[in-house]
Amino acid sequence: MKKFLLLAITTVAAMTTVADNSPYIAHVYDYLPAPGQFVNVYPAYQPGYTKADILAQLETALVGKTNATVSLGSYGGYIVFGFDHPVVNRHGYDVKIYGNAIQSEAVANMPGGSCEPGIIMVGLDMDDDGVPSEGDKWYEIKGADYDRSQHGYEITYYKPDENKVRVPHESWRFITDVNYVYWTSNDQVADSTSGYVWRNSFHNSNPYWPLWIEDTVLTFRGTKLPNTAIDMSGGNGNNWFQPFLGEGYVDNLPNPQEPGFKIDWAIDEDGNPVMLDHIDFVKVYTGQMDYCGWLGETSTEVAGAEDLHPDALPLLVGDVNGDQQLNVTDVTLLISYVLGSSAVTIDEYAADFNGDGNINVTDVTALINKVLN
Ligand SMILES: [Ca+2]
Ligand SMILES: [Ca+2]
Ligand SMILES: [Ca+2]
Ligand SMILES: [Ca+2]
Repeated sequence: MKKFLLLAITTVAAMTTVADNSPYIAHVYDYLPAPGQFVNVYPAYQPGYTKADILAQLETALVGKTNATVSLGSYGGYIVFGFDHPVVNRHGYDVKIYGNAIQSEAVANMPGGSCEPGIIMVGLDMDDDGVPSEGDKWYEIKGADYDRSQHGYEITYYKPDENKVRVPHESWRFITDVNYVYWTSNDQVADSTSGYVWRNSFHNSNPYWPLWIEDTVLTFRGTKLPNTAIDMSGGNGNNWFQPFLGEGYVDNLPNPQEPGFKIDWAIDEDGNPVMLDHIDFVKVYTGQMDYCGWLGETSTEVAGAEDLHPDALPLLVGDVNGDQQLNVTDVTLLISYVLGSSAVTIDEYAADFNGDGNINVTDVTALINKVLN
């Protein structure tokens, strides 16, 4: 009997132990940088590498850590990753993505310095196969600068022939640092809908085109943030200041200041809010198409990511005390709250039983009906 009791206690202890999820990236599913000076460098390409080799290298750099340097290249270049569990929506800051933005010391009292904002998308594994696949759903995280961004932006890059030294489409031109990777776009704001990714004279020894990719044309689509960099050198191009954007981007704020993003900020392609109870995948892509003199093209860096509540359980509507059970305790608490008791603290998201944005007697009635049934 004593032995049995001990066994029972041990079992209960094991059951009440919280899940042991890793807060950090567990899988890198996809990576396609747009042309840029650190493509083939972070991560380092070796002759003969396939995409699988590059993804393996990315996993070595990113899984379980937040101090990597992975460059996404010019506008649109992206990475897709996930965790070892679905990230639940707790209606606060849910996930933090690390970058390498720096506050400038030279420009006093202005939030900015070096930042290269990337746009976040979140994915749902609709077919439940554990990987991003055709038919899975994706939603953009609405950043603070959404309303002054272009939506439905599309850009196409053309691979330069590194040997023939003449640019495609304009064969009278030779490849030089300023005629390097030709691109066309449907930009509604910029002066020109074509141009070149310039080759930075400080980083011109490696090809900018992702060398494990056989495509010679790459097209990227999405939301394009406004260009914000300011040339502080009066046109010399050797002193740039990039003001930080608002919340909801990557590589935008220095890591200690970056709070992360909320799954509640997800929107559909028409810009309407979408309520997701969890996400399975995260995608980040470079959100600006800008060039800053000696710094080169603006290119988002991803250093890692962190689920800010890796062991959290999904929100149970009506569970106002957060013990994962719906019972009379929740009813009592909710009644006290609705009656205005200041001594009661409840999970306000769980309390709004009918999801109308208010917590009132209608929610109490609905919760009572649920508990009694
Ligand atoms: Ca899938
Ligand atoms: Ca950066
Ligand atoms: Ca409860
Ligand atoms: Ca309500």
